[in-house]
Amino acid sequence: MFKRHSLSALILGTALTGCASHATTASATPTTNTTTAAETNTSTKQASTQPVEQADFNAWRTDFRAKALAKGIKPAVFDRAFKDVTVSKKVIKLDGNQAEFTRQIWEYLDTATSAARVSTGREKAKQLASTLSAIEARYQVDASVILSVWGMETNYGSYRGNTSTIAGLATLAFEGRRRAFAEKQLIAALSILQSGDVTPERMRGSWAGAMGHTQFMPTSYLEYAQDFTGDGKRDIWSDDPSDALASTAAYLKRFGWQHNAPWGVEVSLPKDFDYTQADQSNRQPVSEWQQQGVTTITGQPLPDYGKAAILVPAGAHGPTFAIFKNFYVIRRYNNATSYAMAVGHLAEKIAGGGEFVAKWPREERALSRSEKLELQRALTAKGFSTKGADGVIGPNTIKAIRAYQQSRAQVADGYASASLLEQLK
Ligand SMILES: [Ca+2]
Repeated sequence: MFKRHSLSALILGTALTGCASHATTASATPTTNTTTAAETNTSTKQASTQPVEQADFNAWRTDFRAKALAKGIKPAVFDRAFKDVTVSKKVIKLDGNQAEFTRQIWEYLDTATSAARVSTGREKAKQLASTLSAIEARYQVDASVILSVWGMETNYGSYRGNTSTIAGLATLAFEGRRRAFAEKQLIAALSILQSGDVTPERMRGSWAGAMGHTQFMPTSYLEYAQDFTGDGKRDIWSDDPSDALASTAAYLKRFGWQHNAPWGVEVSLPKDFDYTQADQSNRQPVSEWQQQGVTTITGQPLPDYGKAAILVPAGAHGPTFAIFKNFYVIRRYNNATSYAMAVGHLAEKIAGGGEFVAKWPREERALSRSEKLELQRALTAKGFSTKGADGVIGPNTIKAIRAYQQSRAQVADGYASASLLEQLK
């Protein structure tokens, strides 16, 4: 039914690094780690062997308790929430993991939009047809996209994470690397407990604080969570996903979702296309792209859903796309290009669409994190500054690659390939 081959960006953000304003990366790392009573007991028993850390944690907690109370959290709510909470070794370990090997965008999309995930999505669409159409009618957000976010975040609720949200965030705050972020989320989590929507025991999710079927962070929950069932509780943790799905719709609507519009279409670019224009931030009227000879992949005129940008996720030798407003709305959910691509593509597959027309350059291998660092350093050494080297291909690195490519009269697609690294060596 839908011939929307949507897509996105420039970057192989396949490590799903961004957790931006909203959910974190539960989809990439199914989190079933728990900070349960068992772990608590263990920690208590080990207290004699690790007295310093526990004392440090207690000191942090005392300090944080004063902050929370100053923000209006009642002492009884705080004390009940923190009863039995200790440092979670698992959370510390997971927070320290930085993937050395990342996947290419097509590998990531293969998994994210697998046949199994598509067919489960279609089953859920049938089972929940009346709820989904009521949500779509109320929020004006396409049901296929709500299903897709649900599929991406927790495989339709099958792994919502079982870490105590308070314990997970308390560990991150105590550890200190992301203290300001974690404390802000903790205050929000305590506010949720204070509102009575959920008990501390049921407030569970990913190790990094994302909760429920569609992995809301506590601050997002406070702003956007919905009581769709009408029982007075915004229950995104229950087996019934209605409140969580409505919450996701409310979130997407808030950031400007365009109902019944694609988030992108697969396009064909003219032979002489200037690839320096293919940048997510370069949004132009569709008429501008049409004038330059951009058509849909089947040669039809580019449809007009407002301003569009051209995205070449695998460089000049892979599928290319015009992306519209909805692409940017999905990035508000999780600020990774790969994530936005996956949500859009899974949604269109659930709605009956197929694979992209153009082929991915599957022979291209992914650069490892250290190779990306090497690439960044080499570019900078040759006078094409990447503004620092962090092993992540972001806008500054892409800009540097383009400048290098232009200086060598190559197609300036900004693609960080293994052959580019070879050239630079
Ligand atoms: Ca409810």
